[in-house]
Amino acid sequence: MADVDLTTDLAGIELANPVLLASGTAGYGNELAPIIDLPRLGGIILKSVTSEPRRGNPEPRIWETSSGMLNSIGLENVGIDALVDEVLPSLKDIGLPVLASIAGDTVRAFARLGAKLENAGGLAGIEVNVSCPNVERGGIQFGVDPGATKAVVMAVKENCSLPVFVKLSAAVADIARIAEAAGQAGAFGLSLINTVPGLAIDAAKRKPRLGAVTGGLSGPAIKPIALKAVWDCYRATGLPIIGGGGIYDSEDAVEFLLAGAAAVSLGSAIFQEPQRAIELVDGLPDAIRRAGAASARELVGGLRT
Ligand code: RRO
Repeated sequence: MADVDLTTDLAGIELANPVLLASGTAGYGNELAPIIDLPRLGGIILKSVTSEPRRGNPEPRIWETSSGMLNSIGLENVGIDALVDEVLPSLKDIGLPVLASIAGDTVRAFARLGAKLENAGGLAGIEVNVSCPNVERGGIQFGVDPGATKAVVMAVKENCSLPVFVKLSAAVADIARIAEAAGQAGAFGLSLINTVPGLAIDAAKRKPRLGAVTGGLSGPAIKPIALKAVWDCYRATGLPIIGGGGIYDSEDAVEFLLAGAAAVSLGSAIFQEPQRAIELVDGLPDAIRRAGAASARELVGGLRT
């Protein structure tokens, strides 16, 4: 039987296969290198960085619910300067495309972050995170509003020529409108979806399970939400989409391709078992064949309605 073609293309970024590690699951890349064979993946998206290093939210920061993981890391990160000066040079030989991720609390902060990445080298693109649910300023305040999303994307693009993927939240009235705004501002693509805001409670103590009270839910519970967001944004914009939310196996990945994702990102699955990413890549050819195709590209947006 002929080989299945796993290659994919994200607005000109050629990937050997469509499987990426989502921002926040792969740290700054090299942490996972001793555990899994990273070059077998399509790419990685680094943890979002801000203008200054951040210590993140009070612990506990992770809670396992019956249907997925609730996190409130609070954007703990090394800061843009350490990313550019230390992290990116250390990833020179990592052997797969790397996307950085940036998060700012003002439009100007996003602009400056973009400017610092312009000549950093070693990046295939950047994710602009306008949807973190776990910080008081910045994060989702931009991603709930088409005008604010547009302003952020334009500011980054004015300062940085790398392909921009805008990470959106599905916790909005109409994600397609936000995606359209990102597209009008010149985004190359979209990254969908961020975690969904949630709360877990310890009734006996009458206390929240997380130090920051609320968090972002990922895992199986959000897969249908994410699939719908991908489908809505694909039809509204036609932009290349990195789709993710509750992807655990190759069948899940194929569902995202059918909804319109050109690539997929793994989140909670990596926390449970990093090796799952490789198993997913290994299982893709059969899953693609079962969906009646001979290549990943041919499935993109192929949902029959
Ligand atoms: O660091 C976090 O708490 C975090 C971020 Br920046 C994000 O974009 N999404 C998420 O679930 N957690």
